[in-house]
Amino acid sequence: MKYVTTLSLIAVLLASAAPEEPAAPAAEPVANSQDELIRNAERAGPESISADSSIMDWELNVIRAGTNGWTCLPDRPDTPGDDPWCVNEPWLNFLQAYVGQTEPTYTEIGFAYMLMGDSPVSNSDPYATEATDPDDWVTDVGSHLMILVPDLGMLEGISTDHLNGGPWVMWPDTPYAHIMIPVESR
Ligand SMILES: [Cu+2]
Repeated sequence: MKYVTTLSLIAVLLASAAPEEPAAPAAEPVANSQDELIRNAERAGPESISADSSIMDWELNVIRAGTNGWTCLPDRPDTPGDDPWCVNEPWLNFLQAYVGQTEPTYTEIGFAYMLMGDSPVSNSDPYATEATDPDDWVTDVGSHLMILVPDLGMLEGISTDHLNGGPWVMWPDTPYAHIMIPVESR
C-alpha cells in the first residue's frame, strides 16, 4: 500500500507542478528529436528516394549517412510552415551556397522534391523575409519539384510568372535561378 500511496503522492505533486499556461497558438511543426527530424525530412520526397538518402540538418551536419546520392533536410526552423527538402548533389551544392550566401558551383542538372510544400517566398529576392506584392510573393506553393540547370541561359524564355498555372523560373537573374514545377494545381 505504501508503494501505491507514494505513486499517488508523486502524481499529485506532478499535477500541481504543471504550470497553467494559456492555450498555445497554433504550433509550428516542431521536429526536435533526431528521429523526428529524420521522419520529417523523409516526407519531402518519394519513399523510394528518401528511405536511403542522407539526412542533414540546416547547419548542414549529416544526421544519417545515405547510400543513393540524395539528401533530405527537415523543415527549416526559421521559416513558417512545413518545408522539408530532398535534393540530389547539384541541389545540395546550391543549398550550401544559398545558406552561406555564396555562388553555387554545380555543373549538372539538379532535382529537388518539396512534396510537403514550401514557405511563402519572394520570386525575385532570394533573401526576402517580408511579404512583397502578390505578383512577386509566392504563397500556397503545395507539392512541387525544382530543377537546376548548369547554364542559366537555358532559362531564358521560360515564364517567370508564378501565377501562370504551370512551371516558372524562381529567382531569375540571380545565381539561385531555378525552375519550379508545381505537382498540384494552384
Ligand atoms: Cu521549393
